Amino acid sequence: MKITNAKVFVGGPGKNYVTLKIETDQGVYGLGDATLNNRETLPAAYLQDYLIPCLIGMDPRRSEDIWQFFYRGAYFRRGPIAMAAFGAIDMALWDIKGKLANMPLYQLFGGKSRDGALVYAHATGADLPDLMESIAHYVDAGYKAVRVQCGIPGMPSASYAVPETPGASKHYITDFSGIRPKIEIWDTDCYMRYMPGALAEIRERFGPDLKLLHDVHHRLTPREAAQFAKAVEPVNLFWLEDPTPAEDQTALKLIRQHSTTPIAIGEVFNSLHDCQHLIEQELIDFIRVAVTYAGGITHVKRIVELAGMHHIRTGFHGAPSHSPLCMAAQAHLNAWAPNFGIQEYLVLGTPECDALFPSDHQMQDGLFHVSDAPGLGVDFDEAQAARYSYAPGSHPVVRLQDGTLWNY
Ligand code: CS2
Ligand code: MG
Repeated sequence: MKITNAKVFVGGPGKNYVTLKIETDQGVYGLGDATLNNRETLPAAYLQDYLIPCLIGMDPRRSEDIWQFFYRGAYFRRGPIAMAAFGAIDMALWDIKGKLANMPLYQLFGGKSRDGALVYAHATGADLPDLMESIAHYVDAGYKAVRVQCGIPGMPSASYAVPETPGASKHYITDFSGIRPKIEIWDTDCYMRYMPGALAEIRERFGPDLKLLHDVHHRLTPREAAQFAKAVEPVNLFWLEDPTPAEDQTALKLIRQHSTTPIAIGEVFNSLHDCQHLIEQELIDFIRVAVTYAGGITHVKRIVELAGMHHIRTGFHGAPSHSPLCMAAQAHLNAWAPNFGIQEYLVLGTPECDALFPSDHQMQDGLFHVSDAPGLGVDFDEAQAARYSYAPGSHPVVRLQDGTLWNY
């Protein structure tokens, strides 16, 4: 069996999805996602200029050897651009494998460990009353878990992932007004003084059963993060996410020394080596990698297995920028993984998105039910794709009040 062609499509309804389609001499094709948020053209170029010319003629069933060929053959290894490009190829080869076996991917991993996978939605508000309404909306819709982010009184402008005014649009990941990012101003003291109390009020209002998650989004120093994690222990969060930038993985020991609040890190990681220390030292409770950013199913499955040896559960990234293909790959891993935790799930199902990526995955009562169709269980409509093209966009850059460049 041989790969005969591979095509890359950039664009989508209000998104810059990077979709790879690999075709073979037996008519079976596979789909993969290389969407690296805010840098979409780069994995697309890596695929077009370097990887696809090598792919032609390879046997698509040799997905492990192909992964090793591109990873080791690059010489300069890892990095989000290369791993997103490999990730797309790997996803597409697994999709082909599932179609050849006439099985959904979760069967090839070892079968289901659960029928429905717990998901969490994004509740957000310009202020606490606005956030409370957003949380109530998701609770009424049947969600069992909600991420909560709210505007902070006195914050100059950069409360993460909140609308500017109550009830305003929730599009906070990418601003498509051009590649030059907006500048937002962050004040840690405002956040540290206000957010623990806000989280306590939310817990008081919604009771002990609702799973509450909160994303600090890399904004605190390790000491501040330890203080914050300790202050919110009584709230019994399902997880506190990205409390501090995790390049310095040993710094996270400080949080463990001061708090039992569960910690989730990993969405910015692109390889096992980025999180091996965190996992082996058991400094986190959930690993947040995304299949696209971390080299595809083959590599992420290794991360899941290592995490499982250290009592760490999965909490795959699922931001609004993610393609239905990445979410499908994660859904199959979620169905299989013995150490599954939760899946971030932003309702992907706009009519335009469903037309571009037809699938029969189901969401019901806060649980995601993966498709039983062979492979990923998602298709791609090239006629629909022709309607879209790349639109330059970026998320903000954050500064402190004195102008110091800070963490978005
Ligand atoms: C966020 C992301 O979903 C999350 O947990 O951290 O939406 C993040 O802000 C974006 O992926 C950045 O591009
Ligand atoms: Mg996050």
